[in-house]
Amino acid sequence: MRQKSIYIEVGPEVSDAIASGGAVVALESSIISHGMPYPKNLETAREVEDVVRAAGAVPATIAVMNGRFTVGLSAAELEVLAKSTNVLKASRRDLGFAFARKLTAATTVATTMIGAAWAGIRIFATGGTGGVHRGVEQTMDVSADLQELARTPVAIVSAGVKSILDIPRTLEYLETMGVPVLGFETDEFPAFFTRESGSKVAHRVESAADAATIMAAHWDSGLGGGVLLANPIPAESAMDPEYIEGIITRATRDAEDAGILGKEITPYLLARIVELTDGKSLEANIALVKNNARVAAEVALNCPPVD
Ligand code: PSU
Ligand code: MN
Repeated sequence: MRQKSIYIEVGPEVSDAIASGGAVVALESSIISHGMPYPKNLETAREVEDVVRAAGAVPATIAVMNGRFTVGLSAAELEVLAKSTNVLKASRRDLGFAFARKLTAATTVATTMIGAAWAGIRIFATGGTGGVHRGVEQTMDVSADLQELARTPVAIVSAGVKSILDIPRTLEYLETMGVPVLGFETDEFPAFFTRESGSKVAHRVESAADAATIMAAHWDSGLGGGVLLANPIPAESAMDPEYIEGIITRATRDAEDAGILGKEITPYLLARIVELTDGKSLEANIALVKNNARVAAEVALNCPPVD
């Protein structure tokens, strides 16, 4: 019989951890293939896995390899993804195509959530999620990540979203879709490179255990869908708000002038911001991803296993 299981492969370490009720943290691959330049992307992917391990959890980096979700990439697979320059960026709409054609694709937040949920993993760490784009009135560009948060029961630890996006509208969308947005030791929704955005989270949590309790209540009660745990960048790595806003405005204008549209917009902006800051934004990005991985591992250690 044809079934979902032919489209997923869970690595041995991850599979053992899940079977024994251990803590597992999912990690995405689009950040490796489309979010950071080589070789920093590979270095970061390895370091983030190390952070998860040091905190006592098992990392599960997810991608589509040769037409199957692979949950828990090997070191060699990680390297392939980090070095390839033309890997498909797979969102929900691309999965069937990638499976059927036996393609290798990097997974966004949306598709990493799907792979994690299929494998039975509840916690996922990344840098920033997608959201409602600036100028949405003209483009209708709303990341599929938000829709996925509304439907798939995985909690994402992110440093909020970059202000390449329209943050107030992103939060309105999440509210409409019934997605809990929790602030980790903060009332403010963070803006990725900065600890503050001017927008508030729905609820503040005081610790990883506190966050895990709320997630468990959300899922056990059958409410369904995901949870966004917003974890601000560590103060020592945060960037100057006016400086980075100027860079983002310029990068957004450059994208418009270059006629970049659709799925290319986010990778274009991420790369342009690294260029315009002479790599300073990349250092901040790496610091916040590691910080999210650590918090995600702590949450995973406090989360009851999936039934
Ligand atoms: N934002 C970041 N870094 C990233 C991404 C977003 O700060 O790497 C990536 C994630 O994989 C996210 C995707 O899921 O971009 C969103 O793309 P889009 O805006 O096309 O939905
Ligand atoms: Mn989009």
